[in-house]
Amino acid sequence: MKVAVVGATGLVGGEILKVLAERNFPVTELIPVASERSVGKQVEFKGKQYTVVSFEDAIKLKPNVAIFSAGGGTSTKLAPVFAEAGITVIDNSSAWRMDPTKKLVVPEINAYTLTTEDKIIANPNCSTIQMVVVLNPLHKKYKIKRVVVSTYQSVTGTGKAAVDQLFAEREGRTDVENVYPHKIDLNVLPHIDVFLDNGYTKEEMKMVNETKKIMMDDSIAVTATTVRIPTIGGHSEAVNIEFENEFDLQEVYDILSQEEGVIIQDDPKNLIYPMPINAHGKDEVFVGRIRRDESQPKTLNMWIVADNLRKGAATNAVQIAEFLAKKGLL
Ligand code: A2P
Ligand code: 11C
Repeated sequence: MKVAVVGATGLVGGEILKVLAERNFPVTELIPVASERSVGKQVEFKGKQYTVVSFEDAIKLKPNVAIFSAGGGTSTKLAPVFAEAGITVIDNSSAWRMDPTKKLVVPEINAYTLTTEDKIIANPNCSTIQMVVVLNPLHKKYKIKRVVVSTYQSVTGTGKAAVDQLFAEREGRTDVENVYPHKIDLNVLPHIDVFLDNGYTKEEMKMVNETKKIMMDDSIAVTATTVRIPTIGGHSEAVNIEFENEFDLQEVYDILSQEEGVIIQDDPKNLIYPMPINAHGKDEVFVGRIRRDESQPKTLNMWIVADNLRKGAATNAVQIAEFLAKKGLL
């Protein structure tokens, strides 16, 4: 497989290179792409150096698949150019997710819907992915009525510049350009992505709308508060789930323990619960603090953590590529 990685010099792009290598994706030729200012720079893949090329040169090399993580503007402009050249695009940005002609894919849930017609495939938002991986098997069993989620999101979700801001603040340096409107170290920002007319942020509405699309059920009510915290290991989420049907707590554990890519870390007596510091660099979604909401019937509380650059972005995108390769769709 010839694989182009568009945004190869970025945080998610770097993670995509690592995940492709770790999972032994059958890469016969790697084509790293970034903005004009990075053309000619080197990136490392499997111990070898590769030169970053322009998107025009990448298209000429005719990759089978291009994994994009270069922001929404770049995807809006370039994904159709790659697709028209017959290259399947897996896009990490929000550009195509809610387009009704494009599929929004979490492999464990809906990859089976993909066909050779799908030339631009959208990868969901990181905070949505880690939540739906856990919600979906429970929805199948008990039918979810409503989800209330509050997030605690890593600065890595914003990109390299945000990590630089955090560490510059921590080290008392003023030599970086701030990407957040306020201090992030020793602070919490109830603000991710832009504010919309309804008072929610775009990140919050991504969690609402993407969940329904991925789980193919518009009846699931979701409300979200998304918050940036000064951590780098991954996103955490406090999730309250109201079901149509009664559940058994032990059965919930059994269902989740059998779910591929989900790891239960739930042993309060021994102070074991998911934390971003442990999820960092891992491909799985970690769930703990699973307990009944005692304030109303048929309702569950849980805490979900995953590395947003892994299952929330790079790993999910590479898993889509793996599915396409396995099914002969590339
Ligand atoms: P570059 O490093 O040349 O700016 P992050 O989100 O971590 O900041 O990374 C964004 C990624 O998207 C980088 O690899 C960046 O490349 C890439 N990128 C930004 N604009 C473009 C563009 N117009 N074409 C291709 N890649 C782009
Ligand atoms: C964040 N979830 O943590 C965002 C990053 O729509 O792909 C991913 C933005 C997106 O800031």
